[in-house]
Amino acid sequence: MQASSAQDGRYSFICEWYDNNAAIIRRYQFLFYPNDNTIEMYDLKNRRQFLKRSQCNSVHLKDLYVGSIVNVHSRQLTLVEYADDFTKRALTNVKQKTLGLIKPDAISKFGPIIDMTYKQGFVVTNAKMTRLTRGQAEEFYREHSGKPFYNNLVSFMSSGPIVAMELITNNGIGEWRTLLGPTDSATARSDAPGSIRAKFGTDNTRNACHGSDSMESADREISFFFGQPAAFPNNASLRDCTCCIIKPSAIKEGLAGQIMTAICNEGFEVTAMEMFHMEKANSEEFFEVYKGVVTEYMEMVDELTSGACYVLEISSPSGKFDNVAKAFREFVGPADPEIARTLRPRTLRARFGVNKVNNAVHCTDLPEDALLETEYFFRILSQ
Ligand code: IDP
Ligand code: MG
Repeated sequence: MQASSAQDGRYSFICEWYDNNAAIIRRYQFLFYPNDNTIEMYDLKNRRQFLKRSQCNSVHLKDLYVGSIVNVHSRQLTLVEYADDFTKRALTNVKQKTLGLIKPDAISKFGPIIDMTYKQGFVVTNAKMTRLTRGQAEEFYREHSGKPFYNNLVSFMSSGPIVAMELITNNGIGEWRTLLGPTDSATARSDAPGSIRAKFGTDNTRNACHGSDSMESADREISFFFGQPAAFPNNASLRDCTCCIIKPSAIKEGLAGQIMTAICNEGFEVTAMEMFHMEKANSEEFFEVYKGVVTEYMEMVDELTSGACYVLEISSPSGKFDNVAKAFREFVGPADPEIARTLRPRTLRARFGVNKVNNAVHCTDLPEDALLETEYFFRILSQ
């Protein structure tokens, strides 16, 4: 059919696209040329070119791994397998998935920790704030059962919220453990002062984060948390709350951790958080109220499906804000970041937004919709 991958250094995958209109899954060969960041697609069923080789700025080499969801001209494609040996050899074992956990002692530091994660070059492909029951903590750490610290460890791990994250990068398992530092937080402070455990850990047990130690554990631990979503409900309280979405474009800019940190520093409390991969139909439904009102409606819909987003339940259990939806709306600032920079420079959109569509975050506009929007994600879409 076409020139071979080894000749021109291109990567080849089989991808699937769910065609909503026809309600069927379509399969394509997906080719990525790293030299000029172009892609090309072949329809496998009809054996013909589907997309002429063309520039695609939404796909990068770091997005290419089996299981990745990429966005091509507003279509969400899932890369389901390698289509040739060159690609397989070049990418398996190089791209490694690992499981990262933010433990209960460091939950208030999730913003800075997630920021360090992105700065280290990781892509976060799944994330959920949840809790471990005692039984789940026992099961997760069963390799340590019988050790003197086991009981303490299990009590600690089930004592409060955690964030489970599926992370991926080149040599991800080792990279994440290096970023964590030594198990004992005190040793981390002396031997690896820039590490996560040095900065955020407390002692030998309460050491801020977990990381898988091998490919086998990574597989087991990722399916432990993300293979049975119902076992790990989100933490949403769905009371006196509002909804914040950290948009795909801001995540791609590496800003997610900084935005989370800014929200917490302002005194808002993040009582639930989960990563979602929005499909077009859901995105349209969610932004329905803006249809015919905001000229950028279609672009907003496309932006929200262009990659993963984080959804946060924002509330104020400590009572700092009487009307959290209104206060958060003010903190987010005007929809247009240019206007925000002039009029409200301290707001999130002034600090992190680019333009009206890539404006870093969505927040509920009308206080009376706040609960509905929060429920849309944490009750309807969350599994
Ligand atoms: P790791 O988390 O660095 O992989 P492991 O040896 O797998 O370390 O231990 C799992 C967890 O058990 C540690 O992260 C820490 O919370 C706790 N732990 C490990 N060793 C000790 C110890 O000697 N005393 C107290 N707690 C420990
Ligand atoms: Mg371990």
